[in-house]
Amino acid sequence: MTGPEVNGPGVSGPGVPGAALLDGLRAAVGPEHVLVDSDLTASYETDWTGRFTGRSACVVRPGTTQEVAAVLRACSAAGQPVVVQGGNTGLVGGGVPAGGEVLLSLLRLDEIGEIDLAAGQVTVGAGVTLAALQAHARAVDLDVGVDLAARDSASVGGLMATNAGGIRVLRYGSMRAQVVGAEVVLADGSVLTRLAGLAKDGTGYDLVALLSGSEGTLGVLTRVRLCLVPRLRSRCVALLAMANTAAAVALLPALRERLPSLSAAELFFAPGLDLVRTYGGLPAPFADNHPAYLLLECADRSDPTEGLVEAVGEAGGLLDATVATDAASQRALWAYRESHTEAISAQGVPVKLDVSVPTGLLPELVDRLPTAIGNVCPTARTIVFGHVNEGNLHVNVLDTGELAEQVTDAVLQLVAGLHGSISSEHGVGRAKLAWLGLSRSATEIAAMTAIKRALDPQGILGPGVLLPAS
Ligand code: 2HG
Ligand code: ZN
Repeated sequence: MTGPEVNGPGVSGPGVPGAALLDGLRAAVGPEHVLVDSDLTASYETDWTGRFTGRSACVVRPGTTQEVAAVLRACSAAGQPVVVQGGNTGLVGGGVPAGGEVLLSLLRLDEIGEIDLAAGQVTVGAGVTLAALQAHARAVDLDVGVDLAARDSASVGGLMATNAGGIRVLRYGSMRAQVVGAEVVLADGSVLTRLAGLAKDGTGYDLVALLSGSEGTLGVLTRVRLCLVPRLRSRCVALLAMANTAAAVALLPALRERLPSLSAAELFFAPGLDLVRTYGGLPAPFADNHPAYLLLECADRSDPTEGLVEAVGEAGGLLDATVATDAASQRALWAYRESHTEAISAQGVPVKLDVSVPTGLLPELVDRLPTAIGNVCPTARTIVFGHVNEGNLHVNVLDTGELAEQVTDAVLQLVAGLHGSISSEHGVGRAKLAWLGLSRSATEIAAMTAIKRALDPQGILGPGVLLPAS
């Protein structure tokens, strides 16, 4: 197990904001929303995994867009770096300070707008949690296209800023595909508002889409407009036991073709199942242990059970299978998959990697991982799981000691060699910055840097997140 590490090389204690800046921040949001005491700031300054931590100059908690604008005007005038934080569920260190930034917490931007039924859209504050938005949408028989295990804490602004994926990408795409408008405060405090949610709009650059995945480096998202999806109350969940990843991948074409209601296809393996069972005291899903498990969910207006049972019955390569039709047994099957993250963190501070490869190459990636990691860190314990349809694997490595960077490099080089992405759905943050060149060409990085400089010429927003600090 390793202890928390301070972000970035050579970063030391907090920068002390000048009295004039502190006065400006207090005037902007009210003195009670500027936290300087380390007892009060500590919970904001370490990420969920405990891996990334750094002292902030202070934590500022604006309650309106105008207050965010006033904060950024003050920071911009002082050349003060800012890091933006939502629910602090990020896994790449992009929402916690490296040392000395003003930490802008957006959780007070929690207004939920009325649902526009004609358009099937809603505008919400960046600090609204995914779970709160889901409850709001479900009250009128709609739902949110993105779902993930951190739903109770993850905020809509953070989901957009990282272009989050999750368990429904197979059906609805990632966060970028849900977003139809946004309000953003730029580094100089000016407010860019594009919230009409027009389905058709041919007037030039798609600035809203550009902000999806910008990780707080181009502006501060304050409101987001999302398109909603129909609420599908009838669900069926199946857990299939398989010999390996190749067997799971081989099923995908038939599943996609036969099951238009397919809404999740999640993969995990025997070591992960052992861990979550021990952690949560969960019963075994099958009489025997098996190497790999594929969890499928279908969701529809009418009961999708028959179609799923038929498809499972005809599937090749199954070692065992179970189907859950009532909500409690469905939750029990999902718990095997969704408690992976928590069970792993209970073991220590993992190296967390979130990679994707062309889906057909996923079996090769899974097969080659143990050697790639073992070669640089023989003591490592690796737990992998992920979203099989997108070729997205979460590689969690425990017990790496001082070798976290070498392990990261070995895995990301392997992924790059398989034409994959070094970050599939968690973002680049600080954790993956050094490896961005494995997934983006020099020309792309130069274009991204030019956009960053145009919108944030002083480089005060998220320095060292996604792109090197300027
Ligand atoms: C998930 O799919 C999340 O559950 C978290 O993306 C992945 O903990 C992880 O590595
Ligand atoms: Zn995931």
